[in-house]
Amino acid sequence: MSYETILYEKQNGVATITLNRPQALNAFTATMNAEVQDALKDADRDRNVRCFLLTGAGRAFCAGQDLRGRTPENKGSLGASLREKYNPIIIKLRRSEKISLAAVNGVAAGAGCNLALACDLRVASQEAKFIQAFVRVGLAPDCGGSYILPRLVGASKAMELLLLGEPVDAEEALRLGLVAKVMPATELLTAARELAETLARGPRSMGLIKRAVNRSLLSELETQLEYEAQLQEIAGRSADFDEGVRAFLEKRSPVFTGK
Ligand code: T3D
Repeated sequence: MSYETILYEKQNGVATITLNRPQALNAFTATMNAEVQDALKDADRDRNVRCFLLTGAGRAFCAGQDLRGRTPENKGSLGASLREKYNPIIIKLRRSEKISLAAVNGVAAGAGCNLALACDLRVASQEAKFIQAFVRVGLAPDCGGSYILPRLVGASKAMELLLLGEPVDAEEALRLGLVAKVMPATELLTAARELAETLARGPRSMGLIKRAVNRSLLSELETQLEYEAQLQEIAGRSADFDEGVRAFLEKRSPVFTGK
C-alpha cells in the first residue's frame, strides 16, 4: 500500500503508521485523515497484526489539524470534520482489541496530542512535548481530550492543561503518567518497535484487558466525542477562532475578544 502523507508497513505482528508531512510538523490534512483511517482499517482486519505503532517523521509527532485549511473562507464545519475525519480514528484505536502504542518523537499538539493519548500506551523521546493547543487558537478540546485526559491525569490537572495550553515536556509527562518511558531520541524507534513486537507476541487476553479497562473508564467515549464535535462547531464559528488561525499563520500572538 502506498500513501501520500503517511508511511505504512507491517512486520512481525506490528503495523507501523508514520505521519509523514514533516515540513508542517505532520499536521493533519483531509488526505492524511483518510489515509490514517484506511491504514488502521487494514491493520485491524489483518489477522497477523496484533499491535498498531504510531509515530511521526522528522522533529514532530503531530501538530494537529493543518491550520492553513482553516481560514474563514475554507474552514467549513468543524463538527462535521471531527465526525468524519478524526473520531473514526480515535474510536478505532480505542475499540480495536489490538494494542496501540504511540512513539512520541517530538511535539504533539491539539488533535496530535490527543491522538497520542488515545493510544493504549505511549513512549516518548526526551524531545517530546504534549500541548493541548486548542485554546491557543480559540477552540475547545477534541479527539477525546475532554474525556481521556482527565482519566489519565485527573480533572484538576486536565483543566489546567486544557485552559492554559502550556506544553508538558517529556519528564513532566512521565511524572504525570502520560507516558510509560522517556528515552533519547536516537533510541526511541528501536525501543518502541521492540515493545510493539513484545505486545504483538502477547496472549489473547491482552485484548480482553484492553476491553475491561475501556469498559471501566471509557464506556461513554463515543457520546463524548459527539459532544466535543457539537462544541467544536460552536467554537469554529467564533471570531476568536478566526483570529487564532490568522495569528498563527502570521506568527504573532492572538488578540481574543471573547466573541
Ligand atoms: O479543524 C478541524 O477539523 C477540527 C479539529 C481541530 C483539531 C486541532 O488539532 S486544533 C489545533 C491545531 N494545532 C495547533 O494549534 C498547533 C499549531 N502549531 C503550533 O502551535 C506550533 O507549530 C508547535 C507548538 C506545534 C511547534 O512550534 P515550533 O516553534 O516548534 O514550530 P513552528 O515554527 O511553529 O512550526 C514549524 C512549521 O510547521 C511552520 O511552517 P513554516 O513557517 O516553517 O513554513 C508552521 O507554520 C508549520 N505548522 C506547525 N503546526 C502547524 C503548521 N502548519 C499548519 N498547521 C499546523 N497545525
